[in-house]
Amino acid sequence: MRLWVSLLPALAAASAIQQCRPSQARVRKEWGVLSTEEKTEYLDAVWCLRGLPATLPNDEYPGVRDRMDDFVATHINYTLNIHSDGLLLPWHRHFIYLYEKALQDECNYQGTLPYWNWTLYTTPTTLNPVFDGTSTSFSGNGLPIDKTNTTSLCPHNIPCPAPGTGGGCLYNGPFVNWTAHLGPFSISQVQPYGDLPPNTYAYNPRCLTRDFTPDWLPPLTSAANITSMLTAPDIKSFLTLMSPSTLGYVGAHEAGHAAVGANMLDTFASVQDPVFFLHHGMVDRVWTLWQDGDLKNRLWAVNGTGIVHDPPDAELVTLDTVMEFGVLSGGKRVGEVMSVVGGEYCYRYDY
Ligand SMILES: *[C@@H]1O[C@H](CO)[C@@H](O)[C@H](O)[C@H]1NC(C)=O
Ligand SMILES: *[C@@H]1O[C@H](CO)[C@@H](O)[C@H](O)[C@H]1NC(C)=O
Ligand SMILES: *[C@@H]1O[C@H](CO)[C@@H](O)[C@H](O)[C@H]1NC(C)=O
Ligand SMILES: *[C@@H]1O[C@H](CO)[C@@H](O)[C@H](O)[C@H]1NC(C)=O
Ligand SMILES: *[C@@H]1O[C@H](CO)[C@@H](O)[C@H](O)[C@H]1NC(C)=O
Ligand SMILES: *[C@@H]1O[C@H](CO)[C@@H](O)[C@H](O)[C@H]1NC(C)=O
Ligand SMILES: [Cu+2]
Repeated sequence: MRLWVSLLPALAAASAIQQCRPSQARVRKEWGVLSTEEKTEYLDAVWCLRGLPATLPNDEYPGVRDRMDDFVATHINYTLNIHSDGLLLPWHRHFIYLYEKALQDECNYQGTLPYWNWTLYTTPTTLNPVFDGTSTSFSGNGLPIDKTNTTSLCPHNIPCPAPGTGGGCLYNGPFVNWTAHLGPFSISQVQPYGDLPPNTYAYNPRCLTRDFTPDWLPPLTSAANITSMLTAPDIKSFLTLMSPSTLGYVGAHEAGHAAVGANMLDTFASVQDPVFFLHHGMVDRVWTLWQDGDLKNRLWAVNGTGIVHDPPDAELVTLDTVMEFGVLSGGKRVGEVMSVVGGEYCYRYDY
């Protein structure tokens, strides 16, 4: 399982074939600027993916019920290699690209993957077009639940926010009847060199939950925080703000997951919330903007390992490290995903 991060004979790192002219790059836009028609097309495509048959075999993966679940299961499978480490950015870049491509190729979606600009909306409330609960949103909060016995995740580097305001099932908007099929998994199962949880792919149908905890956002995803990220001198400092590998610390990436809460806080299975892809669109956007700020020094910059939380003895990620995507795509060298206008990619963000 761990051998998947292997080295292939070095292909020249900087040889991304430049077939993409800037004028041809497809533009990924913020959710709030999309027209009602564009939003509806995107939401319909997400439901379309849900309605398509899975590629993964149901006898081996009982919880995988449809094409959406192929993405969920693949992310679960590689969770312990692609978080809080050197593969977070490159692996998720390709993962959300594959999802965008599936919406386009398999569901006739004409648009691009939107993103959620954290700093435009410091609270996931009714004022936020991503979460306002209308028919052109991703639904709103989960129903409030009794939290007497829940302990909130509180890392060392920021004050522990107030408890979330939901925690139960979604009750409005387009995803009110969306179901989660896999998990849930516990944060304690996210261990360097750990095994995947028992019955990893068991079928456990239930409602999609959220637990809005907006206090996570301003300390980590404010406009000032984005500026700090964009001016980070090297990839190590960038990752410290976006997604530090040190256990117990959180960055902007974790803050977005925690602000939506509940299922989105499930490191393995957060993909089950369709808003996962808008959140990771923003992660990818900020990384892209950082790279664009100094292409010479930043385009090919990697730091960290292919094991969650970067244990000291783990192998360092290089541009030749091969990332796997199960049934979604063939393996990709990290070097193949560094440029959004090279290799297979030809996209950019609106600004
Ligand atoms: C994101 O939000 C911030 C804060 O409002 C704003 O300064 C920035 O221009 C926004 N970016 C986009 C692309 O909307
Ligand atoms: C909280 O835990 C205590 C002790 O385990 C239990 O007696 C109580 O019923 C629980 N309360 C709720 C609301 O779950
Ligand atoms: C969700 O399911 C309930 C019960 O089957 C149904 O009444 C309701 O119309 C559904 N809502 C949506 C938005 O599909
Ligand atoms: C994020 O920005 C806030 C101000 O908006 C600041 O207080 C905080 O220290 C920043 N956090 C980081 C990790 O840069
Ligand atoms: C990652 O960054 C640290 C600190 O800057 C550095 O010591 C280490 O060599 C870097 N690793 C890689 C693979 O670039
Ligand atoms: C999980 O990863 C292993 C090793 O790469 C691979 O053989 C298997 O097909 C993967 N399963 C899924 C669901 O991605
Ligand atoms: Cu992830």
